[in-house]
Amino acid sequence: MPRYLMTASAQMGPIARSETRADTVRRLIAMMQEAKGRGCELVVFPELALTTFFPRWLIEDEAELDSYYETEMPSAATRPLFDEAARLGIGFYLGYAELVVEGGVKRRFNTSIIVDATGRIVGKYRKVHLPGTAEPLGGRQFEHLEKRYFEPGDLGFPVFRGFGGVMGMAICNDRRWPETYRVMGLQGVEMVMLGYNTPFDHGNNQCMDSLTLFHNHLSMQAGAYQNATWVVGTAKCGNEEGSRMGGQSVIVAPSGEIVAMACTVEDEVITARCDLDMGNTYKTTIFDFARHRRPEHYRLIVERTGAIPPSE
Ligand code: CDV
Repeated sequence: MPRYLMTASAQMGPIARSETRADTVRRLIAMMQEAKGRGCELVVFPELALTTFFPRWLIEDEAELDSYYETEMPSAATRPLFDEAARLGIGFYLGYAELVVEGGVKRRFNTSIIVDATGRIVGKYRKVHLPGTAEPLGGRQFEHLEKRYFEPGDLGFPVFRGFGGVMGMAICNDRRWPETYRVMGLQGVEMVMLGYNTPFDHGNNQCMDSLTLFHNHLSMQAGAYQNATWVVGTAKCGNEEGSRMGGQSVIVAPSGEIVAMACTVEDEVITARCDLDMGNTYKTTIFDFARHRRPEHYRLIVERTGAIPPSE
């Protein structure tokens, strides 16, 4: 019996700096309703889905910076999304900026959660791979200051049982790193959900700029195939405050094939019927980790070639 999970990726067009949480939550709810209307049990929203992508600017006023973060989840502003999910009976992945105060110290993370079909948070992840710089580089229209505004996630790459399968999360730049998928692959992940904000601007490297959409798919398709897992990648895209960001949100099968893809750079829902058993074909043959992986040899090879110190 196949384990089908009707899944939606709810891509967002730009969020203006002036847009309120209430405006944004209304957009998310409209897409959630569309996903449910199309038979979905799960909808994946983007990274930092509640505000504009603020790490593109140097923000020195702390109160202004804090205004981009959530100090509780759900909050008064996001509660309607949770209530609507419970009313419809649909789960969701949501990315947001998280601010916690521990021992009087502010800690900031780029975070995502999984919420089940009753509106309950069942998993949390904090972005590990933070691109960009802590200090502004200058000489360019937009900065990328994630290293200034977030600390690396401290929750690892956990997987969660839910939606009839083994679910995992990543956020944007994480999707480019094989370790992201492999750590979850080793835990038997069957679907990795991730959101992204990916500008076409790689700091005057026009060759890399032109490959932005190719690299987006390349990394997710490779991660899916090499770990026999579904990958649902959801963009926030379009021209956001003058910064152009790539769309082409996708649902990728464990074969590495793209089975659904967004064709606009606006709010757009794409869906697929995902058979969570599909990965088993690969997990029991070419990617049977227990039979074919050789971790002890990787260490020997690394030690012999001196690629990293043996103690690491
Ligand atoms: N939000 C991101 O992590 N964006 C990066 C860009 C800056 C390269 C990404 O990997 O898509």
